[in-house]
Amino acid sequence: MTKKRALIIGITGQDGSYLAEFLIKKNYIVHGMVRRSSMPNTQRIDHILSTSRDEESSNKKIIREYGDLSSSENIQNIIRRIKPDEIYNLGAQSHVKVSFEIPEYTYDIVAVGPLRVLEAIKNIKPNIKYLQASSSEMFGNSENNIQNENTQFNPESPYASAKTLGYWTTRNYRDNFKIFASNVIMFNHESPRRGLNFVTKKIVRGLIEVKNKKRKYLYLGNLNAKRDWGYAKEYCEVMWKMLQLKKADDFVIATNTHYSVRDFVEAAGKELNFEIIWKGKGTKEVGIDKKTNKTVIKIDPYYFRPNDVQSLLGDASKLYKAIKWKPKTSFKKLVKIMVDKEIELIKNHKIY
Ligand code: NAP
Ligand code: F7E
Repeated sequence: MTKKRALIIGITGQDGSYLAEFLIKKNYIVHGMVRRSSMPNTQRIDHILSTSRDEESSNKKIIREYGDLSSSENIQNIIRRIKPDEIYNLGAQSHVKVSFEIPEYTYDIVAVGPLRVLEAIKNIKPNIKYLQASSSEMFGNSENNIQNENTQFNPESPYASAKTLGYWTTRNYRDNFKIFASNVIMFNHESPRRGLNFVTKKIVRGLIEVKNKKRKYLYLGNLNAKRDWGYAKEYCEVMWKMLQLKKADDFVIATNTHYSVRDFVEAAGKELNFEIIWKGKGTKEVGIDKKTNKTVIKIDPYYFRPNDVQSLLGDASKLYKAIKWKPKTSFKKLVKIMVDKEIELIKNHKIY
């Protein structure tokens, strides 16, 4: 049987690395778009990165395709050459706060990027199946306490607005040109491979460093924001399952539970034998370890956003029904997975 061929855009990121591992196990030939950088950016995939460009000799390994979502020509050349069966577009400037500082770049990659890929699919090989990584940030501060595929979007950051454009472009290419193009509307999902400047990884690493006396305090921003936090590894399997459905469609993926940043600090603290209690208000609030009476958390207004989404909680019942999938990893377990792995990474002087 001929092997299926996938192109993962964003393969060096958290999700791209898990998806690549999953597709390789499924016997796919996996090509991954990697940006040229002056420092290594392939830490998450080095264990499965081929040294060859040849599909035959790259058995069970990723073939690196240098590229960037900012270049139509580059995207077209890659698609024309490898003719994938499936494209997973996970590439993005994915940091919400950073998007306020580089809005134009964020729009170019996150909004126009998907358009560039979909145009290339339409013109080169219209039977390629396309998956767009959409985001719960598109719901913004919603009037609905729980959000699903029918909830109105209310994007409130350059990142969220750009993702909303990517979402609609995907739908347009499905409706107008009959391309198999689906949106996976993902609520926050985390793992030991999460980028260091996202709050969960930052909390886990920061608290371990406080424990190891490498630093005195961990500085955070809005402690009261609530997020629906799932496990990234599980969400990547869903991406593949969505492209195996008979029809392209849009699905929310979430756990239907949510916790605050404050809850995450307390849970990670507990795994590390801290008992964190809170004193003070606003920017003067601190988190104190009750056992030692030492302050471990402080607030730095630098981490506040011009506008923050206060609460996200996903209803993924449409997905549960379509592919019989339910999240397996609880919030508590996710925190433990992240803390245990981070201790190991720090011992080995690694980030990921
Ligand atoms: P991530 O760790 O930040 O990875 C983003 C990936 O995109 C990296 O491989 C990055 O490459 C690549 N990239 C950045 N700019 C690019 C460009 N100009 N051209 C091509 N590739 C570029 O993000 P993630 O957490 O894995 O998320 C995957 C996707 O899901 C993203 O689109 C994100 O916006 C979306 N999403 C994530 C979540 C979540 O909670 N994780 C929730 C909803 C939606 P470098 O390694 O070189 O930077
Ligand atoms: O922030 C608050 C912050 O940056 C979560 C991306 O994957 O999920 C992610 O976006 C919350 C926010 O993720 C700090 O204000 C407090 O309320 O980890 P985050 P995010 O903004 O929710 C969505 C679904 C995506 O699509 C995105 O790509 O935590 N917070 N203190 C902080 N956040 C950060 N980063 N750093 C802090 O010190």
